[in-house]
Amino acid sequence: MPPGRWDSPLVDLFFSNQFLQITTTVPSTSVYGFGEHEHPTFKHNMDFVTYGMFSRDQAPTSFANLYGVHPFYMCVEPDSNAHGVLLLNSNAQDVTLSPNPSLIFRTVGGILDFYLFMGPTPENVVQQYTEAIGRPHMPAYWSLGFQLSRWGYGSLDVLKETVDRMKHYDIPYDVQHFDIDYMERRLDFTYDKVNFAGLPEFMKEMKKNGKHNVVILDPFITKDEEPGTYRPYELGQEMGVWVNNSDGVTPAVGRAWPPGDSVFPDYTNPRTVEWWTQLCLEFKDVLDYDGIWIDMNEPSNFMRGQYPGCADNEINNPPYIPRISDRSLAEKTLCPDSKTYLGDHYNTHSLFGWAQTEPTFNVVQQATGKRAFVLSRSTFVGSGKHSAHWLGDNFSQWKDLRRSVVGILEFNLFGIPYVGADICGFNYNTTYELCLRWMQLGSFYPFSRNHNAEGNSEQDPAVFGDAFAKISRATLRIRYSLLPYLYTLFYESHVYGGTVVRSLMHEFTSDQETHGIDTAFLWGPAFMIAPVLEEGARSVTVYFPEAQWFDYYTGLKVPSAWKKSYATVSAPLNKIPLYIRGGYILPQQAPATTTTESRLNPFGLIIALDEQGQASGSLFWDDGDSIDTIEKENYFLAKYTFSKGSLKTEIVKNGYRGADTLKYNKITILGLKLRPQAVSLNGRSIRGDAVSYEMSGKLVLRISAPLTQELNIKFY
Ligand code: MIG
Repeated sequence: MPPGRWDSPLVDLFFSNQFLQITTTVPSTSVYGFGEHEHPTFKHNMDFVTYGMFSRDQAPTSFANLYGVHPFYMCVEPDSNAHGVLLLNSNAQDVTLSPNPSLIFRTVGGILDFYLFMGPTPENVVQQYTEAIGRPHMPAYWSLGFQLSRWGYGSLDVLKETVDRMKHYDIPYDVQHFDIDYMERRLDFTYDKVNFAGLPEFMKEMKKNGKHNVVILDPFITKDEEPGTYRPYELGQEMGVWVNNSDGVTPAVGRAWPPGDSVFPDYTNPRTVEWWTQLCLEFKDVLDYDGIWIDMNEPSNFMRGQYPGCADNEINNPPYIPRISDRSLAEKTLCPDSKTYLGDHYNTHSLFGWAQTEPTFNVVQQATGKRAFVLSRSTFVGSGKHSAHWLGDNFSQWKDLRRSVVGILEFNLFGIPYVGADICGFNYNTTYELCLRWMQLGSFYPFSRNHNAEGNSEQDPAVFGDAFAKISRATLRIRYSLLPYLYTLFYESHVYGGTVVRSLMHEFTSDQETHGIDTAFLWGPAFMIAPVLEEGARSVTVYFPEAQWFDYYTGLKVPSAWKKSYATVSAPLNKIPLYIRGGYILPQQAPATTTTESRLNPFGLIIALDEQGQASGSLFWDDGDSIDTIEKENYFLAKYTFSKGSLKTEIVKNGYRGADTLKYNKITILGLKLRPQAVSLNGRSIRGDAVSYEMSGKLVLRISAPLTQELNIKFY
């Protein structure tokens, strides 16, 4: 590594039992990452800002330490090479970013276990990082569909009304979440047989309609039910699965959602994994879930430490307390001197959610026999291997809409590309315009879910009337039509370890202007989303890096004068600006109300040419929910290349028989310089009425060709 990338004068090194500190200079101020926080910008402000890292049940607030811990950053050097650095440490810690530029790491335990990832491109950095910590899991295809949730439906009847109006407007929608109000008195592994009477049948009916169901489970288990009535507690007690007090014998008792007082499963203990696995398997016979949402796993406790409060000792009160909210390691959680199987809670606190994630992933696979969906609020280094993440209890405010883009870009650096924020905002009542703009942006979150807190006005996309529903439907139909592209990006991320959603900096690293842009983002290298992020705005200012860009809606070339500059583009209420980058081929498929249906529809290709008249891309396809289709080679993979006036497909893998009945019906080419005289498909000329050409250089071919046959299209 050339000198200067990581340069730490030893004079700044502290290495004691409960305080470790090291300072390094960094080669530039283009520094990204560290989490989990609500950062105002993607590229950090380095003006002596300090961020604490310690998992915490905390709604996104500036500078607060939030649900997960990711002591990882990426830096882009002045020569545009990027590198990444991980401090693999689970203790409470903070990092100070100063204008030198330099970084000061401070942690209250463990060792200074640094890993350096050499890049040189940002994508290489993330690939190398996930090679070390675990590649992101391959999500089920259905889980890339739109998802609906809220806390506080209150009853199955209200939920049914919501489902009915979604249907009335035919809004694409694949997944329904069930928050804690489905439970009987907020007890895990139960359901409310009064307000949610008929829930098991309802979930079966949803499945019959091609939809999927996700149920929430909290970690805490009440100890105060009548003896002999609540098996999750009694079995756990028998098996000895709880986090213990400092004596290492008596369970730590706190308070949370369930009635009475609660104990906390210690997921670092193999016995706890057994207990959890058994209960989740049994629960599958009660509610036919497809995925599990694990919440409150920081772990959250509604007290400062457990009963009777934390003892006054050095573990509970370390000499240095990092810059974390409340300046307390016990606030809203357990006392640091509590005992887990892996060690003191002091050391393992931020691993609680991470430790719960893999066992939950495994039991969902076991219970369903299909690819697992697990959504975890608390994450740590490597959580992406088994989990999706949402950005927590955001607010229905424009600021939160804007900052969600930053969070999504960051979690892509952390190896958790399957991420989204609560669309329309969780806390507070949303407004028509905010929610509409959020539906538009959220249609392009990798994890696309509208979720709301108890007591707030309804905010599903069907509740605001015709105009709103129509716009949401149209935007989600764009998402659905591009799901084959998104799914292929997830395949690449799973296999090669990179990002799914990227900043402009990620792709155009040598263009310094891109380093500070976080109002637009890309799906992979090729599809730019430039959302409206401000109230009342009917236009967006978009930066177009050096490339040939096409307007997604019209297929028109973006004027060359806009390249490497900002342009103001129109964005009336019914539109989110979208652009395709020349040089890429995007697979698509006709949309439908669920992915169960859309997966049978005809495919298309959008071929966006660069200035040399070339483009390439690929399509990954499998049955969408079997386990290990890649390892078992039960998939289809095609590579597309367009050059010298002809499109060729190369079928790299043809191992999924379900692809045999699928067809291409539409090829769209953008950026042709001349109208072709004739077009042929696999040697046979295509009739004129199947070809339509616009002066802009856009050509649409209507064809019918099997997906599993190599295409050879020639333009003369
Ligand atoms: O104390 O389950 O972040 O998504 O709706 C709140 C109720 C508990 C916090 C989660 C949120 C969820 C809510 N939960």
